[in-house]
Amino acid sequence: MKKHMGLLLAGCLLLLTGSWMSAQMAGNISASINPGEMITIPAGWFIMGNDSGSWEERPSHTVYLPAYQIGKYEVTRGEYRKFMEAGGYENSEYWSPEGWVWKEGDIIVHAGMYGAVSYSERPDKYLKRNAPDYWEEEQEWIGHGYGHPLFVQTDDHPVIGITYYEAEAYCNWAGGRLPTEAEYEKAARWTGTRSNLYPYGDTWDPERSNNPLDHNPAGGGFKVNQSAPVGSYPEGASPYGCMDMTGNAYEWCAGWAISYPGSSRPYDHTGKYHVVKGGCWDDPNVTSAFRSWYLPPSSSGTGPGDSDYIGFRMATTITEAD
Ligand SMILES: [Ca+2]
Ligand SMILES: [Ca+2]
Repeated sequence: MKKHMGLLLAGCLLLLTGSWMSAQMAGNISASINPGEMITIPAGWFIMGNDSGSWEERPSHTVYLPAYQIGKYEVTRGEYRKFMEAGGYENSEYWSPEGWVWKEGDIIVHAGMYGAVSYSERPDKYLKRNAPDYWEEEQEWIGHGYGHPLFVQTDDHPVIGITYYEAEAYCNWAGGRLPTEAEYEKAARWTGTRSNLYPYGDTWDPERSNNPLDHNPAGGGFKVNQSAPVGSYPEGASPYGCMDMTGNAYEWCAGWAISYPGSSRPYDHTGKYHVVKGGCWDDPNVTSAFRSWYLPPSSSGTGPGDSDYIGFRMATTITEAD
């Protein structure tokens, strides 16, 4: 018991020291960011979809979800680097069988939304894959709009150029999983009584996310294609406090693209396309109900040489023991 008291005291001291340090660091945005921080979303119903959106966002409907946790931020390059350094690309146990076949292969899949796809051979195919495409800290790339000075990525930027397979392998290594589309959407827009159209409300505000039309220098400034360090747009937080759920990187969701019950154009892309949510630095005005689909091995936006928009955040299941 005494030993426990000692541990408790040591724990309190650590907590006090921690909060003192946080106070000292206030004002420095990046110091207040804790990559990997998880937010608990309580069990309950929420309203998914948008009756004013495109046909595939309709009809809106209620979905019940058990409690879960979801990343406050997109997974950063710094976090992903730890997976790489821990041998993530050499250990098949983190990968799905299809993911491992892709990882060992030579083909780059350039896939746009809704199935547009082309293939090319990896220029360095004599080496095994050991990093995502577009991993270098500085990139020269084109994108489909606006300016593109050299694209710069630090360890605080979201990891991008990530296939579904890589996102899945990272989560397996880190002890989590990808969120389902419903989990993503609830964390992005549910207030507890209704669903916002955007994480922060119903009216589009370009300054509350990293999109082409915001002026925040963290995202490169007005009409510049550039990702931003995670959490650079705190005014755009969702009601649960999740950051960058519209804008910055698009994000993979677990599960397959399937139409909502009562859809006017039913589809079931099980085994083919996964849903990607949330808009990116190169797309203005993307709502939290917006759905796009990509092939699992695609890490590319719209074709060879084009920008690459997809990252992810992690979720975890809350078990009774928690
Ligand atoms: Ca921007
Ligand atoms: Ca995002």
